[in-house]
Amino acid sequence: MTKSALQIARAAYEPKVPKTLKGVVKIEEGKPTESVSDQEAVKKLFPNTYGMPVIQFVEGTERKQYLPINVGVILSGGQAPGGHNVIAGLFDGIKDMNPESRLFGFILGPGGLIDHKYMELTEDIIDEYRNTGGFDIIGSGRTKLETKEQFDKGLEILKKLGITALVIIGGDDSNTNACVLAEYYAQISAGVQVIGCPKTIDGDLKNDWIETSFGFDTACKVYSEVIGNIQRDCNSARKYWHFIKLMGRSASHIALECALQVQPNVCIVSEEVEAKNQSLDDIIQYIAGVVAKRAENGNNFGTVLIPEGLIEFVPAMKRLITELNDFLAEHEDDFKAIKKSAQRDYIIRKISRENADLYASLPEAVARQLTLDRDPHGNVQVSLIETEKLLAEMVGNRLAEMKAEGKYAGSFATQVHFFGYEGRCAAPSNYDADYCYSLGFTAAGLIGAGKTGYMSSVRNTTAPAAEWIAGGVPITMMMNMERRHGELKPVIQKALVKLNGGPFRVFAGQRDQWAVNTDYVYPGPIQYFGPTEVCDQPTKTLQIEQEARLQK
Ligand code: FBP
Repeated sequence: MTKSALQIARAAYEPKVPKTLKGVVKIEEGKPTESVSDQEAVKKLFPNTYGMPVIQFVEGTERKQYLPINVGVILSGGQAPGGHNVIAGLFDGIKDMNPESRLFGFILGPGGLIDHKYMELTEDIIDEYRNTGGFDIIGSGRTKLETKEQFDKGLEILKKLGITALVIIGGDDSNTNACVLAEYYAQISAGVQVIGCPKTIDGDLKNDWIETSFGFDTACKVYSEVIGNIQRDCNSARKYWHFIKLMGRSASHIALECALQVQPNVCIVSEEVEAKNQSLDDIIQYIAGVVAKRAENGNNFGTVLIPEGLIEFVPAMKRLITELNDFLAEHEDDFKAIKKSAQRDYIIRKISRENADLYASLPEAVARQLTLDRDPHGNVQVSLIETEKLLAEMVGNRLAEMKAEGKYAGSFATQVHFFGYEGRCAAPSNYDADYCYSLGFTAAGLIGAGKTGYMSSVRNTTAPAAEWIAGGVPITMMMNMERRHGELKPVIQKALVKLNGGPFRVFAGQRDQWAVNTDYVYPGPIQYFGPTEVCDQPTKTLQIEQEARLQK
């Protein structure tokens, strides 16, 4: 396989790890823990894995002897930079405990466990993937591991391969399911430990014990580089407004982090839209206002960042989508029988007045997307809605009205972009390479300590890596009860952007200035080699949050 010069140099990179993971290690256990809320309900559902202490690895004096162990690993959900290093860290960790230990990867996500598709990950394979982006070493998938049948089917192959510990690398849902699996295997004395690792570029799996999910750092840096390049272009040509949608299925962490890195003219934060009960019209008016203000200063150009999940956070849009889901589920045949050109009017006549008005105001293409693209559960696939085009078009319409009223005299030409896949498999930044390797090595330590139902945790990560704190957090500790598909379920609390949190407050304190001025920052590409202040900086989000944590 031909490799780039950077790939070759990067293969030799040795991730920096916490001092305590390097030498002789012992574990220190804290006090019994409680779930973040709904304690009684969560405790009842997890009698074997509830209340366990938080664990920290500290320097020990006596090296423990370990028997060889067979471990399985699964990559679950969307790709995130650094996944290969989690696996490399896990591999090195179990080999460090006993060189006879073996690692098996399940192919294409949790489905591989159920369908018994696996491969052994040997030294030469692992070496090919150290410090690389992507999940292609074993592939990933979105099959949910949640039924007893699946757990039993998985156990068959685990038993056959002599695997006594399984590491699941995934987001909040996958780690919730890892915990349910840990509980089930403990309950039936299956002899299999289950450990989770926090992954997702979306950055919404974090709490007091998990500072960030891996991949967020690299993905945001890739997007910020490209947005910075666009900003430099737009500040040079001075003729376009760029509407840029950024991945993040639900939470706006990515858009917010990129805003902190590049200082755009506008960044919409979905959580704020919801909290302030803003309508689509309010958002359009806000952006059009910024465009008009900049035009007064002769600046007919700018950048607008839009989080992928925005539509579902606009309360009125949410109501419209819910009614459309229900209505189309019930009247699908009637709807399909109508000529395409008449479908829009049909919907407008049939749904409630409030929702019909909003639907009628949407550009043709978006209105069509809302009625056509549906997932297997009958829901509109909101991620396919081209919000960047929607906003660009509607802002254009509003500016035309303002022009007619004599309130705007500029010119408005747009370019639209969507950045997501460009960053999900990038070569991990030093932060992610180090963090992921440490998470994997820590997972091996948790297995060695006989733990199950824990998430690998590496903290204090804004300090130099040597000072990072490695350990494990009981997954039940992060849980609460939430209604899912009409049923109350125990789930890890998703971390949305907090409007009273540091990152949002820093942004909100400066956005009015960024809107009018051209205060762009051009972060440039991720640097893998060079001075630490250029290569090892964590995200602004993490730096701000950590500062607040340290002040507590
Ligand atoms: P995970 O939460 O599984 O890590 O996925 C994150 C993500 O990249 C989202 O930002 C995005 O909405 C989604 O995956 C897209 O996934 P897919 O490519 O499977 O449609």
